[in-house]
Amino acid sequence: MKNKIIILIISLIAFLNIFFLLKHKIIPKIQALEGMEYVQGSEHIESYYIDKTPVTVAQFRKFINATHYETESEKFGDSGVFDFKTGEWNLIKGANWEYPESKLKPKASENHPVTQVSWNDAVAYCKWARKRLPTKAEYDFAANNAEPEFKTYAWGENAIENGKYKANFWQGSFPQYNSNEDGFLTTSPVGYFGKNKLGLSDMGGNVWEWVQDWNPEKPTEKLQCGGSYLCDPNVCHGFKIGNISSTSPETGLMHIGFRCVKDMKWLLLQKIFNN
Ligand SMILES: [Ca+2]
Repeated sequence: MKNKIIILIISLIAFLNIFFLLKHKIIPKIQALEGMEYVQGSEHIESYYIDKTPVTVAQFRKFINATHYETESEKFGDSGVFDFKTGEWNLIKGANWEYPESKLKPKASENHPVTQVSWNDAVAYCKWARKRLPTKAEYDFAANNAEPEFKTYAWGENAIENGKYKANFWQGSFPQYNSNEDGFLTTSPVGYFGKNKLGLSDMGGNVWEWVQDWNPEKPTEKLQCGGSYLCDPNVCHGFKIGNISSTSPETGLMHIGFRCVKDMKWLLLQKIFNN
């Protein structure tokens, strides 16, 4: 009996604490879910919200302006840039999220996915947006429209449908020749190639996207999903659902971006206390 009373008192104190924090806006009210889609969970995956598109340069700029955060590329003074002539990756001075190929090349377009962000930078952005990075399982599940039977691609079975490319990837022969039939040698505007059934864009192609998981075969590297504009289906086929790449968490590359997810549980808790 005495134990039950103690547990009851502790529970009451915890409840009052949360109530106080919410009422005094120490824990903020529900953030708008604008730009996100609901993903109904399954036996192994809890329901969550996911960004409809990769985080754009414009969205990332808001984060930088609000926090004065310095990305790892900016701290290092250089970042990974692909040389289309030699087919090699080089560390290029001054390359960063705003100038993905160096300050001598064009500035990143505001409606394109942000790139040259490390895993640590992506985590910092998601925290600021009161979200988090998806797990690989969550990324793949959303790419597959929350359906149990996995398809080849987020949009279906073929990379070209009715004569139109369904994603931004590499046509030709990597790394020597890109025929550029889809119209983009590097990033494309988010959503340009349409949506999957869930309403999500760029879940395959355009940029690789950081997820939470470490690579089980390379324990110092974090995984990316979704493939990029550099993926030639004959070489890497990264835009196929389930395929991965990985690099160390401080690495920035001109073909890696990210999107965030938001947990249902946290949303429900906030909703209860704010209504
Ligand atoms: Ca392309």
